[in-house]
Amino acid sequence: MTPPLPHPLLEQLRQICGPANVLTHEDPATDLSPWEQDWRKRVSGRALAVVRPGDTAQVAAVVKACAAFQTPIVPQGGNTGLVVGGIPDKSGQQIVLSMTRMNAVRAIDPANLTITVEAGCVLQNLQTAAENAGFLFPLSLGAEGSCTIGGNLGTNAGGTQVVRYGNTRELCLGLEVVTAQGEIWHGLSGLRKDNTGYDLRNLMIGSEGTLGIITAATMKLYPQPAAQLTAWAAVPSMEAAVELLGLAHQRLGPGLTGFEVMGQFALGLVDKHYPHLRVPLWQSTPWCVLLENSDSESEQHARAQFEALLETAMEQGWVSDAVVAENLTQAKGLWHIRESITLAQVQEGQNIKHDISIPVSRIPTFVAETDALLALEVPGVRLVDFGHLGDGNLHYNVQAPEGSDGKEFVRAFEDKINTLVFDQVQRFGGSISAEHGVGEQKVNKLPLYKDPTALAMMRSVKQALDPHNILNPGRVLI
Ligand code: FAD
Ligand code: 2HG
Ligand code: ZN
Repeated sequence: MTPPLPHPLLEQLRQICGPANVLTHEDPATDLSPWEQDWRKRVSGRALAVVRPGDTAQVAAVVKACAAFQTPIVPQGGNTGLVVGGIPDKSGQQIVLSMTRMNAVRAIDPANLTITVEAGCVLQNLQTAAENAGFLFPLSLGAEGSCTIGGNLGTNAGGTQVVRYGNTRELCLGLEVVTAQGEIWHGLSGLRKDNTGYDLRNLMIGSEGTLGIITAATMKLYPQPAAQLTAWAAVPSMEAAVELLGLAHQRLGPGLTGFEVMGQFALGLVDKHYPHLRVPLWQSTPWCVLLENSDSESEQHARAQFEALLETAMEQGWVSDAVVAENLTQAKGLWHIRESITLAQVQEGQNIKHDISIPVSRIPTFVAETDALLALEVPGVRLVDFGHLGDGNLHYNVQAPEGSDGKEFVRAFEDKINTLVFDQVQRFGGSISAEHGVGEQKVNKLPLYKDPTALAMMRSVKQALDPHNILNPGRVLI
């Protein structure tokens, strides 16, 4: 058999990044599926090549070469995204630009409270680098062992500390970006104030790789708290959970660094699939809440505050039972239970995910009404409700009725259920994506729910920055 003709673009990419960093299907021994399949294993694409640049100049050269061949580029970090935004389509004509070799911590500026890292730095490594320097980098999410800061910025990830520290956007002070033309924007400012025109940094953040490729970022650091306490409370209703949130804000102020809600069925799944995790209190209550109090004074102070808060909440009937972690190991165990819901759902079978946000005050009515509508639409449907109640962000996930096939359920009902849930979200003044983004998964739905003027402005921005639609086409906007 004659070998295939050399592909001129691939030849150039090999020259730029080195042959070992351009992976293709030409080599039958190379398995590209880790880059081609999405985390939920629901969608698989086929890449022309997976390209792994080692520095910003290489990224710029790769983009220039791809632009010359009009070859689309899909930026990818840890590939933990949940909306099919970081994998290639099925054409075999797209390049996956894997950023994971660019993972260095470039600098820490203790007085400025900033850290500058390359985009492929795994979130957990960034947290550790901050900790080793005596600081806190507060972004925290279940995928932190493999997601990258570039992906976090690309999706403007949320996670469990947003109630105090904000989304990834609020944690970022500067970016280095390669444009669709292969130019480098040197925007790694550590400035907290800069009013010199349009905010390009915030335009890039959350653009899901469609406007530019983030190669490095300057992120905010915070002092480490003197104590961090975690409590797990059984609450009798979503209304009670919202009341508890109000009380926690009032009593703990900026000490309130986490406020997560978890429905009984979601916790039941964790108990079923990971019984060794020993989920507390879930059997006798419809909802549990996980609260975190970070205190700058002392553990004693934090514990006293927490106990007083829970006592008042119990008097008010907002909490029926509670445990406060005795030590860090117990606290980590409670957080681990919370972070295991996604994996327990995977074990249970395919499901329909929603990462919606609603004003906190309206969540109880939203949940009651939407639960009832869904039960009418698909009798026996099981709701995996959990999420970041402190941010008004629910993972309002829908699992197939007991005993039915998850794959078949998703095929038959996904569109109907999405429409039902998104219509409700719109009625309640919410957003159809609070944290995971649009990707390919919601690209058809976005025009139905986004303000048309906003959508038109988004299209103009895309057209101006990426007129040939080289960067992650088919994601966010079509
Ligand atoms: P990828 O999946 O590789 O990419 C995501 C998007 O960003 C794609 O559109 C991609 O093109 C783009 N992108 C990646 N790198 C760059 C770059 N350098 N420049 C420009 N664009 C880029 N998300 C939350 O918000 N909150 C959570 O609590 C949360 N928990 C999760 C828990 C689990 C178990 C899992 C699997 C996912 C969770 N996620 C959560 C979703 C996911 O982890 C985040 O979206 C994360 O930010 C993605 O990072 P990544 O490096 O894996 O990005
Ligand atoms: C979380 O908050 C993530 O754990 C994932 O955003 C949510 O699995 C999900 O639906
Ligand atoms: Zn989440």
